[in-house]
Amino acid sequence: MDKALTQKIIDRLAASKNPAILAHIRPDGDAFGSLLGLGHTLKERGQNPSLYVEGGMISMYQFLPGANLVQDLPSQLPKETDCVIALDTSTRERLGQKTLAWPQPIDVVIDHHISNPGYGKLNLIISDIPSTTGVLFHIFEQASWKVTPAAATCLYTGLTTDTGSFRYRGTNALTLNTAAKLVELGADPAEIAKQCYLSISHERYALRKLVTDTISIKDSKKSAFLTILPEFYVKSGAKSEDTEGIIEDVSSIQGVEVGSLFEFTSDGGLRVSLRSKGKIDVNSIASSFGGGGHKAAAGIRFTNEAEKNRDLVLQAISKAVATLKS
Ligand SMILES: [Mn+2]
Repeated sequence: MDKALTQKIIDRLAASKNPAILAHIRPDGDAFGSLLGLGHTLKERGQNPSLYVEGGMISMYQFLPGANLVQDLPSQLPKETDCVIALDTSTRERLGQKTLAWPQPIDVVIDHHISNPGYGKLNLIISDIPSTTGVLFHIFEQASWKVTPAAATCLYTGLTTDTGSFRYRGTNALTLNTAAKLVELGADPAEIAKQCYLSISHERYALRKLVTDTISIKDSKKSAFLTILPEFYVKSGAKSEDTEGIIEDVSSIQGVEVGSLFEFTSDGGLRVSLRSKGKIDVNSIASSFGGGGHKAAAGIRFTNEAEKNRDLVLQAISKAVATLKS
């Protein structure tokens, strides 16, 4: 942690009366957890934060305290906004199409994606902390800001979901120490686990069943991939947010070093998710196609030539796993 930079961020956050806090499109547990974790903490300090994400809250994270505070992106920010903060968002574009028309610059970027170029005026990007909520907690500790039970619940949720329930590489003593402090501050691990992992909607389960049936195992069983077709949503009644976590099914197979998920979108595009058990750096594979993320989890978005691009990504994966000793 760069203490001097962190202090600059603390001073900038503290100086704002009406901050606008943003997280990435297709938000996940860390996006909502960091949005609400910072929102609660600034509110507790007497500030008046507004919380925005494209599409607003989703049903899976409705259990988070203050879920009703999260709003869909407005066409323009309120004119009293005096600080724009981007959380957990690896590129400027991933804040959402609507935000590109806003005249305000991004004042503060807080993130843990190694591929983040730092598009804010102040940027705190710590890639060895496995969730943005973890980065926020270190900021709050340095600032001696009060973390309420509501904030602790939101911060813990980002930490557990972005580490795959503390299973991924990158989970270390500091991660578990942060989790322990958040539990002391009022986060309930069993209740949060129940909400995040044991409350899958029937539609989400139906989608998962269709998707896992598409499995293809390749490269001497060292890689495997899943496919999502647009009609799967019609058949299952699920929404696009219901794909979160499906890729874990394929990367959990013994010996599979790289798992991937190819979602063909109805507009002819392709969304790719990549997971590695640690030997292969999937961020470098994703980056070679204009995507990015982390060493163990990364993504790519193609707007056209979906099948051709799928084949190119599969070739890159084959090439990478061929370097492994069998
Ligand atoms: Mn994250």
